[in-house]
Amino acid sequence: MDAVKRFDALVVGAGVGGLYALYRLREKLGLNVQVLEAGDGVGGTWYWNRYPGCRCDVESLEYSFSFDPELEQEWSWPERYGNQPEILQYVNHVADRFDLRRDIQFETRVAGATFDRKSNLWSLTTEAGEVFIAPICIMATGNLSVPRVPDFPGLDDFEGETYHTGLWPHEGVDFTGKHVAVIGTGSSGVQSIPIIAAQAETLTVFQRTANYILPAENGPQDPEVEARHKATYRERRKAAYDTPFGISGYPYPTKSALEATPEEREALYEETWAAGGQIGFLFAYTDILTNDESNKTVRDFVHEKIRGIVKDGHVAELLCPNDHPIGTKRLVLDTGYFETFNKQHVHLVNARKAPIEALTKTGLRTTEAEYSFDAIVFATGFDAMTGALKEIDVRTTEGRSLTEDWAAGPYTMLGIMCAGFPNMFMITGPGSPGVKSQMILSCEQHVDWIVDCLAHMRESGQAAIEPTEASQHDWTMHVKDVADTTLYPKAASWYMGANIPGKPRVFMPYVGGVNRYKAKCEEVAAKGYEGFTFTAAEGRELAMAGED
Ligand code: N01
Repeated sequence: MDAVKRFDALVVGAGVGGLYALYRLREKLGLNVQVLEAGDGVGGTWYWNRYPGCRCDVESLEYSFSFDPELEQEWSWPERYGNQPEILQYVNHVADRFDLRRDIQFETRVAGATFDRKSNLWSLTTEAGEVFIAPICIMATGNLSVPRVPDFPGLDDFEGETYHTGLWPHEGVDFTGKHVAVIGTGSSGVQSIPIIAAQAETLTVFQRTANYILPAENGPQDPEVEARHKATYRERRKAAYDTPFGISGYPYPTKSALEATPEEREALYEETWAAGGQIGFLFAYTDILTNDESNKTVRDFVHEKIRGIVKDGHVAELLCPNDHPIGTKRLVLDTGYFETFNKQHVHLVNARKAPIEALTKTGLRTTEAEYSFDAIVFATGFDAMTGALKEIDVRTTEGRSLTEDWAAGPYTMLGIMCAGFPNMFMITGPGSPGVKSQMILSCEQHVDWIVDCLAHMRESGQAAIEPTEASQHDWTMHVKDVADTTLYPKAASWYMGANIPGKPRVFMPYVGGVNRYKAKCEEVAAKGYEGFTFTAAEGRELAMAGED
């Protein structure tokens, strides 16, 4: 086994959050940091998700780092929404521009993380048996980073090609002339289906739950829009933090959908549909996400749109979601999704009525029929929010295990720390607004808070910080209480853990809004990290690098 390697701080994951943590820890605190990354490149979600059509559903001018004004000004996004290759190119540019690669060890998957209270050190063990130690451990492991294939009987029997959207081959896949199945109609399925359909001989889509899918209205970046945005970037970034989703440019609505006349609503919804994007509908009225009757006005509008696009009436009805309020599952943005079902060679199978029973040598079997395929694409999602942390055996030498602590659902303080696990910070963990926000903004906000906290510890001679059990309990209950005031819990979503058999049904993100969350984080810090306890250094310094 290699010698133990010592650092001031360890960061797990070289996605957007991990890279920014490395940059800030180095730049603001001068720490010697080591990032450990499973892939052979930076980018996290944008490194792994290379499926055809993969594109961000937040506009590029918003979905980018804000920490460096020069970076903001020098980068140009060719389209309204960045596609995966462009975003990955951007993240690589950031890694190079700020000389981040020298502190990243690639192809290194962390298997275990143990904290020893006596030495005040985290010890991270990799799958290859390497050991890294540091007093600070930052988990930048992502929320949608553990791809999941349902446990279909016969998975290994299928002799054709199989792919998961979240683990797409780097060299791409050519479906020309092939009979292809796509299982799953979340964001990944919806984005890839039109592109796969354009190549494949036949495409059969297995849909268990219809999703609310809105037009992206993607297109080339308007140079005037870009120039205006860049001229006001600082104000826009600041304004974004004052919004629930961390995205600027959407004035907060002032009235309920039920206060508007049907004609007013129709006109606003038409305008919103034509503009494209997901925030417009959520922000059309004050109560779209809290009042089912208001929510239904949007649902009805979207159903009519689907019926207007899809020519086969039976297929159109199947594509109309009917089991959850709009917006309570992640809204999906599409380009040509519904139109794809007007093509003769594209078929839709109702996998709710006839569930997939098993994979076979030549294809798959539902409870109603057998199908033959050359390739099956699993667009079946992720073990979201808790999956990546539970894959690492996080524990303390005192015998506390994070997986055991989270057996009934995640417990966190602010989605940043867990009681009993000192100096382990999560970036956009469960209990934070992360997945319900502009992710890069949330990553930056979390990292800035963590780095300020570490600076405070250094100045005040503290070696360790952890939340109290009471504050963690209160925050976790608050996250639940806030969700209960909304329609979110009505959907069997991955926010609830509902996509994984046996996973506790707990609503995991904080949906009180980025604005309220940031204010709470600032209040906690201003009150001397209220709800957290510190352990005095007493000779154990936070900086460890260079010791024997
Ligand atoms: O995964 P999903 P995803 N038989 O979990 C179906 C982000 N993202 O990769 O709904 C048949 O949403 C499942 O059906 P059901 C974004 O936050 C963003 O698409 O459980 N079907 C569902 O249709 C997104 O929300 C972007 O009934 C089965 C699908 O598989 C998140 O990632 C792009 C099944 C899984 O959908 C996850 O999206 C891509 C079974 N046994 C992703 N098991 C953008 O920025 C599962 N399914 C645009």
